[in-house]
Amino acid sequence: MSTTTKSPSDTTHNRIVMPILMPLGILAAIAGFVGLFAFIMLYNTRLGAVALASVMASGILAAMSLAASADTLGPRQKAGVAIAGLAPILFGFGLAVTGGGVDDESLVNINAQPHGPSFDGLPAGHGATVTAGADSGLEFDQTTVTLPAQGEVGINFVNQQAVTHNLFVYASAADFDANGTPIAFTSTFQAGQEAALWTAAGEADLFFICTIHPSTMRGTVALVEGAEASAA
Ligand SMILES: [Cu+2]
Repeated sequence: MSTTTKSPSDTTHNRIVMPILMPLGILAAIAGFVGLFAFIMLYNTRLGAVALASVMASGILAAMSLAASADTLGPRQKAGVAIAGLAPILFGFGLAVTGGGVDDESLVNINAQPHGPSFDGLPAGHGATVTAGADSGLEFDQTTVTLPAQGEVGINFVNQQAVTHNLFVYASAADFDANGTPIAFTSTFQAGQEAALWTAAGEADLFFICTIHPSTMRGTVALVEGAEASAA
């Protein structure tokens, strides 16, 4: 019967490093990689992002098949695997950091898709546009909306910022404070546009707000008989 003696450092290694630090390290590496990848994809043009994703995928495939094709890898093959896997990512990162040749103005609208209902189908004069401009900070550029008092109406919310906002319409500020039911709302999104649509039935003074930034992003909606939609 034989016994093995473990040195204290071995014990520490087995009890702490392997079960706790290793998974944490792997998680951190995954998080960092995902963040880097998101950064690369968000700050490239749509075409560039697709191209980079394709190149990265082929690079990873090439690296894996190269790694799998040989029982042991020589230094040269190892370098090949590393380059095939890392080069597209580093290249994409460089493109993202430099903006990929895209100016700041259009960078804001990159990958901006319409997020839901638009107010294109509304009768003429029944929809007003409220924006959160690229350089506006945490506020709506228009805080006074006027809409007709009858029929389908809507506020088209254009968010030009890489900050998530939404636009909720309530009967009043007090109704919002009391967790009342919104009359209409958009989803919460960045860089895009979406309309909050509802049916007006009579004159009223309503309230709109971004629920993410309720202290600075709020405005009023006046439903007025015979009015033409406007926002100021
Ligand atoms: Cu907001």
